[in-house]
Amino acid sequence: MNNRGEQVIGELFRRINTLIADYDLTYDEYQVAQQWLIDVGQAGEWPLALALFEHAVEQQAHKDRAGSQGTILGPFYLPDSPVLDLPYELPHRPGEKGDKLLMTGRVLSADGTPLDGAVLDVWQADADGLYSGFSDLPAGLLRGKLTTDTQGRFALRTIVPGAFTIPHEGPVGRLLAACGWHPWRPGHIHMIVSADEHEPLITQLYMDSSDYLDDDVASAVKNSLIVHPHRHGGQLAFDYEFRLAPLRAAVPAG
Ligand code: MBD
Ligand code: FE
Repeated sequence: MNNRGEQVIGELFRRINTLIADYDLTYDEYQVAQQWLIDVGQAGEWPLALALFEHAVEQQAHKDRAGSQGTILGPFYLPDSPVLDLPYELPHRPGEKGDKLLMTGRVLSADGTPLDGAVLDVWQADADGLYSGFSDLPAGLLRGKLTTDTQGRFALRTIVPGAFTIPHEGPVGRLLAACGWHPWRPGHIHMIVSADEHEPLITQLYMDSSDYLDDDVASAVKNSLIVHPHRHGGQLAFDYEFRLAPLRAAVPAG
């Protein structure tokens, strides 16, 4: 392993050893921790567990980036979302539960230049907080890719996502409950916005009507990501502008 890897792993081990000593951890506690780590693996919950720390990496990685703030990817992204046709609407079941939602917006470069042909790769939970590909929902439900027009504009119909809860009965949920912490995330829509010559923007938009905005279990809410949909006929609608950072010029080799 390279030197940085050795330094970080070495420090991690030192911190664990110090923690054990500082708290006088007992054999019973050690065995509980060991069993929990094994249970997380057996339940397939490592992606979920690690998503609770992704915010720290994301904030660090993007602290000096131009353009819109983003947030974490989370554990439920799938790369092969359906490519949608105009007029854009996320695939859903007949009579899909949840308020109808129209999301409109633009994709711009950080300096305000509209980006023609930018791609939004969108995914969200249904009104019950379930994601397709990770539940019994049909494959590809509430997932889709769409493209901006010559002025960088897009419009997408969907439904208001429900709040998400980490499964209460799984090892991660049991740990949170044992600590007295709730397992919820506010309702949100995920997207990766990408365009030629720009850094992809991984982000989530949060409905202002959702609970847990101030208390997201994944610590991934930022004020600039909260949208304020208004009633517009029989549906809710909001508009959002994404500004992408230009790719940093490659450092010439040699
Ligand atoms: C989610 O839906 C999510 O987006 C994250 C980051 C963690 C858990 C569930
Ligand atoms: Fe999510």
